[in-house]
Amino acid sequence: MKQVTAKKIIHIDMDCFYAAVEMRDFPEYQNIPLAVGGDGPRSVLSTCNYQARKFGVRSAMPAIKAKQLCPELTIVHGRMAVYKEVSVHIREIFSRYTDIIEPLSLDEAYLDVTDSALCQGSATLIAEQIRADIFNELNLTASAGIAPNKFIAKIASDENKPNGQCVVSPEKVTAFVEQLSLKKIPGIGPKTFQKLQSFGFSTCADIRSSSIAKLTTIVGKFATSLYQKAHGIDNRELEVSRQRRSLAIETTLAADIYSETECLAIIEKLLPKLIVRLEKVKDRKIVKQGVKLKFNDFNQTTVEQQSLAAQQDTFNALLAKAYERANGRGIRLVGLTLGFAEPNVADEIKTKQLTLL
Ligand code: TTP
Ligand code: MG
Repeated sequence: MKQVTAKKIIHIDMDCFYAAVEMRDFPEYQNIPLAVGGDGPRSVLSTCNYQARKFGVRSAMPAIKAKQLCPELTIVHGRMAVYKEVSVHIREIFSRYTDIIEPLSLDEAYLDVTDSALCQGSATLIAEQIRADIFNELNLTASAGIAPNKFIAKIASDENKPNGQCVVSPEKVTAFVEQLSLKKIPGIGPKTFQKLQSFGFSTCADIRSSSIAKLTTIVGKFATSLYQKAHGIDNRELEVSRQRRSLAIETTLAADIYSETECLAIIEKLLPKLIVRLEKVKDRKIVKQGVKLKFNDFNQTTVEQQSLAAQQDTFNALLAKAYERANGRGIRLVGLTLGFAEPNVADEIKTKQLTLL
């Protein structure tokens, strides 16, 4: 009988990425609470170092709140070009160990090393080696999770942050998930967590002793995926050549606005910028247009409709629908989105062949 061996997936994630790059390049930031973001009254932090986290400062927190929690916090502007350069370098390091890489953002990726013969085939040693390469070549630290699937690997990479790694071997998966808080499961936000808690579900162990039928009454279609995750099951393969599925542009306003007319004026300014970005992906077929609004209580809404082009009239009509949901709240952000059709694999191969020629 053919033996099915478990997969070996590594999830690598840089530690307080933007802030770490700033601390590396400017030693005066090294021993102080530091955040990256705008320091204007309405700006939001991108991230902060671990010293700032001790005060409760977090990514996506308004700068004003962060300053209240940590008055001595230094906030610096981000340098995207530098972060992108670092990102290219870490991806080059990953490629020394496997071809099966799924980048998730500038600072994190999944690697499938199941068939790698390097480091005696040990995923644990490969992860250590990758982290050592990153440290030696970039003077930055990363953390890693090593597990039989993407879901567990991603959660594991957070366990021993910063500058640590966590191995969940196949026989340890059950023990690992049983103690896991449902808060840590991707897809469970604060509201869903509260709802689950009100039904007595706090950990994966609680989910395991329930049933898909019961869970469906609480979280609807998400029940099957939740039940599987609570059992440590995740059969997703790595998505190696991920094509862009959408394009978005948005602007956070200097002051809240309170009328649809003002929103329309913003859309008129955003649309030409969206068209410029669209030029770069003009081989993609548009299938959807959308308008996003964020209200001044930080809730947001998106209205979408099928469409074959980026049309101003359609955006305006979508805005009208989205604006109805404001109910007197001010608008702090306006965004436009385009959705693209699934890439046709045959076309993709053709493009690659042409590029090779
Ligand atoms: P994360 O990996 O989520 O965070 P981090 O690397 O700063 O910290 P950790 O050690 O917990 O991994 O995100 C990577 C970078 O993406 C982060 O440095 C800044 C950026 N980012 C934002 O700009 N806004 C956000 O809300 C988040 C979460 C991240
Ligand atoms: Mg990170």
